[in-house]
Amino acid sequence: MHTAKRFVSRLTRQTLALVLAGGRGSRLHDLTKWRAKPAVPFGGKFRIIDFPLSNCINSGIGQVGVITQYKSHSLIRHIQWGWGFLRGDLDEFVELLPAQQRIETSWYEGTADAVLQNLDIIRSHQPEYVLILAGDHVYKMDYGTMLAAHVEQGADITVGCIEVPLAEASAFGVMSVNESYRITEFEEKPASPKSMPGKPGTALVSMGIYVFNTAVLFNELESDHKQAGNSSHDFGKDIIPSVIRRLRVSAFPFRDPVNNKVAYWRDVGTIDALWQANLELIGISPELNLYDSAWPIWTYQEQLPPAKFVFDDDNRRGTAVDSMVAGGCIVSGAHVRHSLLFSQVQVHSFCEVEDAVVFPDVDIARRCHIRKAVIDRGCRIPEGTRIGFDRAADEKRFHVSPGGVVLVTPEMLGQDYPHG
Ligand code: ADQ
Ligand code: ADP
Repeated sequence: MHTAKRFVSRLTRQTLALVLAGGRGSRLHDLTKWRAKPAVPFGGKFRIIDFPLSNCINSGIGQVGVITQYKSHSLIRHIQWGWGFLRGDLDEFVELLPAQQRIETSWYEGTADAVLQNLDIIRSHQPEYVLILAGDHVYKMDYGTMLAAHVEQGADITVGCIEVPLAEASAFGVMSVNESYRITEFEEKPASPKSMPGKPGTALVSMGIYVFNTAVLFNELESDHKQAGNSSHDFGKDIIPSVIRRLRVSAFPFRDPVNNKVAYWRDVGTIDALWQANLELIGISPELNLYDSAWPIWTYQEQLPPAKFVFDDDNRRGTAVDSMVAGGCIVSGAHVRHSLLFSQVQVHSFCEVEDAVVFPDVDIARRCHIRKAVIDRGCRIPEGTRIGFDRAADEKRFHVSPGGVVLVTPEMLGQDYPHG
C-alpha cells in the first residue's frame, strides 16, 4: 500500500467523480430563483461548478458525472457548451445525469438518493473508487492526494475535511478523529459543535466530499434505500453517521500544498459571501489565484472582443481601477473602482461604480451611482439610478443582504431575463 503515492495517476484513472449539482442554494435569494447554485457566475468569467470540474481534470480524473435536478437549464447549457472537450474515445467525459425518475417515480430525494438513482450508470463504468463532490464550492484541490491517502489508510470511505471557526461549524457536518485520522464521531449540523482537542474555537468539519470504494458505496446505498421512511437518504445526515462504527472511515484534511496551511475553500452560499469572495479576487495577492497556469480553471466563454475604456463625447475618461474586467465590456466616460465586471457589461458616462460585482450582459445607463452591489445577469439599469446609498430606499426595490449588499435582478427592475 505504501506505493500508492507513487502511482496516484493509476488511482485517478480508476476513479469516477460524481458532482452533486442539484441543490437549491436558497440562501442566495433571487440569484438561484432561475438557476442552480453551481451555475451562479463567479470570478469574472466562471461559474461555481467550473472549480470542482477543473479540479477533476487537473487531478487526472477524466470520468465525471454531473448530477442535476433543480433549475438545471443554465447549468446544463453551460456544461454542454463548455465541457465537451474531453476525449470520449479515450473513455474521458463530463456526462450530465439529470433526475430522470429511473428507479423511483420521484425526483432525487437526498444526496445519497441522487447517487443511488444512477447506480447502473456507475456500474457500467466499473470504477474502483467513486469520488463524490459538491458542485457549489470554490477551491483548488488535487483529489489525487485524497485518493492516495484513502488507499494508504486502507479506508472504506474517506471524507474531505477542513478546519473552520467554531462559530460557523453548525452549518456543517462536524467530526472528531483519532490520531490516525480515523473518524470517531460525526454529527450533521449540530446545534452546539465541539472544538478540536487542543484547538479551542476551531472545529473540524466535512467538506461534503467523499471517496468510496465502489463496492462499499453500493452496499451502503442499497441498505440506506431499504430504510425507506427512516432515512432522508443524505450522505451527511444518514450514511456517514451510520457507518463510522462499522467501517473504516478516514478524514482527509485539506491543506494548501504550498504553505501547508488550511487551504482556500469557500461555500459562497449567501449574497454576502458571494460578493466578498468575488471582490477578494481583485487584491494584489488573493488567496485564490486565478492566474495560476499550473492549475487552470476551465469554463465556457463565447468569443468576445477585448474590454475597452473610452473617452465619451465630452472627453470624460472611462476608467476602471483596482478592478477585474472581462471581455466584451465597454466603460465609457464612467469610473469603476474596486469592482468585478463579467463579460459584456457596459457602463455609460457619468456613472460611478464601486465595490460592485456585475454579472454578464448588464447595461448601466448614464449618471448611475452604484456601490456595494451584486447586479444579476441581463439587468438594464435605468439612467440616474442610485444603488447602495439609502438602505430603506434600496429595500423597497431590491434585496439588501444582512451585510448591506444590494442584490439587483432583472425581475426587480421589472425587466425580462435575456433568455427568458
Ligand atoms: P449541505 O451543505 O447542507 O451539507 P447539501 O444541501 O446536502 O449540503 O448539498 C450537497 C451538494 O449536493 C450540493 O452541491 C448540492 O447542490 C447537491 N445536492 C443537494 N441535494 C441534491 C439532490 N437532491 N440531487 C442532486 N444534488 C443535490 C453537506 C454535508 C455536510 C458538509 C457540507 C459542506 O452534508 O456534512 O459539512 O456539505 O458544505
Ligand atoms: P444564467 O444567467 O445562469 O445563464 P439564465 O438567465 O439563462 O441563467 O436563466 C436560466 C433559465 O431560467 C433560462 O432558461 C431562462 O430562460 C429562465 N428564466 C430566467 N428568468 C426567467 C423568468 N423571469 N421567467 C421565466 N424564465 C426565466
